[in-house]
Amino acid sequence: DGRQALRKEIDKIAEVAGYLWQNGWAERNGGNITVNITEFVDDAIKALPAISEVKPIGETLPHLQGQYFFCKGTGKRMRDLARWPMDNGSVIRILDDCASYVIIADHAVQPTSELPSHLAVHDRQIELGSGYKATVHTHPIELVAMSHNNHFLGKDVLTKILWSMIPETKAFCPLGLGVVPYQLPGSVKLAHDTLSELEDYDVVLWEKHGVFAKGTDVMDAFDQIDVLSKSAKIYLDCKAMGYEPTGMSDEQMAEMSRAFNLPR
Ligand code: 2HA
Ligand code: ZN
Repeated sequence: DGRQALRKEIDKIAEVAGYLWQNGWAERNGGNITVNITEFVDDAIKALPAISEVKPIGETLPHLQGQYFFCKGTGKRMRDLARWPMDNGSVIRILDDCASYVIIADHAVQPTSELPSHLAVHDRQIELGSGYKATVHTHPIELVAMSHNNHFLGKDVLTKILWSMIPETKAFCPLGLGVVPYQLPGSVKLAHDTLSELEDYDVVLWEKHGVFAKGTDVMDAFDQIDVLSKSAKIYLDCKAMGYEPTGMSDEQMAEMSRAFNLPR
């Protein structure tokens, strides 16, 4: 039933939170996860009263009316979310004005500081009918390190390098890696820039900060970050051994696109 499906979804969030921590991508309270769980919400959950005051989102998101989200709590640790998801995150309901929300379960845990970015992306996915339900923000070491060099920040420079490290990267992250120039964490400007870059990519690099991914579910969003991060590690291992990696040739990458029916 719905409750069981919801529990499974929250288990998946906890599992991914554990991976983020184990990978060293989630120091202290670093990173955020939000998942649109509206499809799993039954009448009993809909009837739950607010357990917080009405809080502003910071902008009006017209497609989010009556939608429900699981959100990691602000200031909460990923490693704690992995073990106790309902103590380190909460379920929110978007109100009819599409500009505010209330917390309905289990505890009044204030959602992630990056809520504007996450909810703006969810709003757009509903508008597009994309079926994407999850957003993940985390701090993958090698990808963040690469964002500290302007050479890598040009359009699709990183996409091409990362795709060329192993064939699977292009197959499983077929849109590549977008880049969002540095903005203050949690700001509406960061949310807007992320939203616009996610028109063309599933994963974007936040310069000198981290990555932000959208996915059909939390596991899909994680997998794409994981695949890109793996390629970044291979690149840096080559550099650490003292050479520039050869990378797959353009022809080898074109062959992948044909074989796997990839968009580019
Ligand atoms: O939630 O990572 O960018 C902590 C962060 C904010
Ligand atoms: Zn962050």
